[in-house]
Amino acid sequence: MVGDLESKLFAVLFLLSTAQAGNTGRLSGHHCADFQTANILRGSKLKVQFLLFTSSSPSCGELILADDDIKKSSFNSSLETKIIIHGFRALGTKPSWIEGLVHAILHTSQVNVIAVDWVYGSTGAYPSAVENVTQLALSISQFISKLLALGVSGTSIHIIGVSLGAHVGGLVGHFHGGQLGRITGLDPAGPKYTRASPEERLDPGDALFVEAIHTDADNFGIRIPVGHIDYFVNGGKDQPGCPRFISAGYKYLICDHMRAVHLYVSALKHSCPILAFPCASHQDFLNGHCVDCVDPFLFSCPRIGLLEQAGVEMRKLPKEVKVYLMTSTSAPFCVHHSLVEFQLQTKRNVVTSIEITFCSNSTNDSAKITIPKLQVMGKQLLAHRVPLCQINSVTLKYLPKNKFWRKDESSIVGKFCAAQLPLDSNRTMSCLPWNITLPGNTNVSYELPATCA
Ligand SMILES: *[C@@H]1O[C@H](CO)[C@@H](O)[C@H](O)[C@H]1NC(C)=O
Ligand SMILES: *[C@@H]1O[C@H](CO)[C@@H](O)[C@H](O)[C@H]1NC(C)=O
Ligand SMILES: *[C@@H]1O[C@H](CO)[C@@H](O)[C@H](O)[C@H]1NC(C)=O
Ligand SMILES: *[C@@H]1O[C@H](CO)[C@@H](O)[C@H](O)[C@H]1NC(C)=O
Ligand SMILES: *[C@@H]1O[C@H](CO)[C@@H](O)[C@H](O)[C@H]1NC(C)=O
Ligand SMILES: *[C@@H]1O[C@H](CO)[C@@H](O)[C@H](O)[C@H]1NC(C)=O
Ligand SMILES: CC(=O)N[C@H]1CO[C@H](CO)[C@@H](O)[C@@H]1O
Repeated sequence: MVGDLESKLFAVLFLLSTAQAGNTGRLSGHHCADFQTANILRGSKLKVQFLLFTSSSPSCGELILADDDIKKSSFNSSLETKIIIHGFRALGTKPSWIEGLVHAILHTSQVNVIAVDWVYGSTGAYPSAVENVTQLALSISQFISKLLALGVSGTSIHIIGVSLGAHVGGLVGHFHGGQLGRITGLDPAGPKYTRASPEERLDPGDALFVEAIHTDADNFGIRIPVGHIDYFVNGGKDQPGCPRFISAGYKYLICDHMRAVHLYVSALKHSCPILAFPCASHQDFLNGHCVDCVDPFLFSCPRIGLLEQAGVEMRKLPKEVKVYLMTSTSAPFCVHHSLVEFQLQTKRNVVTSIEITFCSNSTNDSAKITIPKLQVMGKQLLAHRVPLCQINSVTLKYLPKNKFWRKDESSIVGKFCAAQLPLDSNRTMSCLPWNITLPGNTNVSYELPATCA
C-alpha cells in the first residue's frame, strides 16, 4: 500500500514539479536564512537546520547551526518555544505552508518559533525518509537539551509536527521522558506507523499534553488515536472542498492530508472557535448522539488552537479521546453545530425524511432528518456558518417516499426543536409549537425562537 501511494505521488509530483524559492532571501539589508533545497540525488548527511523566527522579524529566519552559541542569537529563553517539524518532501523542497504557520503563531503569541529543516533527509522515497527519523529526532533532542541548559523549561516547549514530522516529535518527546509541554500532530502519518509500537510513533506518553488533528485517516494519515485528544475532522477521512477524483492531480492526492495544516493555521488567525465533541464514531456524532462534553471532559469542550490543554480544564487528562467536528469547505472553516429534532405525532410504517434548512441573512445550511419506521423521533446534526441566534428562519420540507405501487402520506404532523451544541445540562432546546403540518415536497418556513445573549 505504501508503494502504491508512493508511485502515485511520484508520478504526479514530477508532472507538477515547480522550482521553489532559493536558499537565501534578503530583507531590509539583513541576511535571512531559508530552507535548503535538496535534489533527488540525496546527499549522505541529514543536514538538519534550525531556523529561528521571532515577533520582531517573522519573515526573516535566523540560522542556528548545531554547534552555534544560541545565546548569540535572538532566542529569548524567557519566552515559550514552538518547534515546527515538516514531513516527507518527495522533491526535497521547502514546505509551502511553513511561512503561513510561522506568521500565524507569531500573530497570536510572543514566542520563539524554530522551524526544523530536514529536507535532505525527507526527500526521495517515503521509506528512506522514515529510516532517517530516529537520527533526526536525536539531533532535535540535542538541540532541545541545549535550550534546557540555557534555563528554558521543558514545559514551555511545544512541538508542532506535520505528517511524518508528528512522529518525529513523538520520538523527541520520548527522548525527553514525556516531560516536554505539548506536542501537536497535524495529520500524523499513517503508512508504516499504524501498526508501529507506541515507542516508535506519536503517543500520549510523549509529552504532558499530546493532541492530533486527523484529516486523511484513510490515506496518508493515521487511523488510530495517538494523543490525549484526537480531533477527527469531518470524520477524519475526507474533507469538504477537496477534489474527489484523481483527475484533479496533486490536489486530489494531498488536499485531505494538508487540510490539518490549513485548519490549524486558520484556527490561530481567526477568533471563531473550532470546538469538538467526544463521541464513539463520526456516524454517532452526525446522528446527534454526542451533544456535550460532560463525559469525559467535565463540560469543557476541546478547541483547536493554542489554548492551554485545548481549553479543557482538568488536572489529569484521559488518553486517546476521539473528538468530532464538522467544518466548512474553506478558511476559516468554523461552523456551529446544532442538534435538530422532529417528533411525529403518530408513528408511520415507512421511513420519514425531512430536509431542514437554517437561513440567515448570508447563509443557507441544510441537513436531513430521518425517522426510522415505527418510531416517532428523528435527530441529526446540522452544521451552520453563523450562530444559531443569527438564524432568521428554519425551512422544513417533508420528502414523501412515493413508490409506484403505493403513495406515501401527503403530509405529516409533528414538533420541531433545535439547540446549538454543547447543550446545557438540562438539554434545553428551542421548539416550534406542537402540531406543525408539513405538506409533501413543499418548503414551510418558521421563525426560530432563539435570541443572541
Ligand atoms: C524576552 O522576553 C521577555 C518577556 O516578553 C521580555 O521582557 C524581554 O525584554 C525579552 N528579552 C529580550 C532580550 O528581548
Ligand atoms: C439581517 O438583515 C436585517 C434586515 O436587513 C437586519 O435588520 C438584521 O440586523 C440582519 N441580521 C444580521 C445578523 O446581520
Ligand atoms: C437561501 O434560500 C432562499 C430560499 O431558497 C433563497 O431565496 C436565498 O437567496 C438563499 N440565500 C442564500 C444566501 O443563499
Ligand atoms: C436546569 O434546570 C434547573 C431546574 O429546573 C434550574 O434550576 C437550572 O437553572 C437549569 N440550568 C440551566 C443551565 O438552564
Ligand atoms: C394537535 O392538534 C390536535 C387537533 O387540533 C389537538 O387535538 C391535539 O391536542 C394537538 N396535540 C398537541 C400535542 O398539542
Ligand atoms: C426549498 O428550500 C431549499 C433550501 O432553502 C431551496 O434550495 C429550494 O429551492 C426550495 N424549494 C422550493 C420549491 O422553494
Ligand atoms: C540524509 C540521510 O541521512 N539520508 C539517509 C536516509 O536514509 C536512507 C536509507 O537508510 C539513507 O540511504 C540516506 O543516506
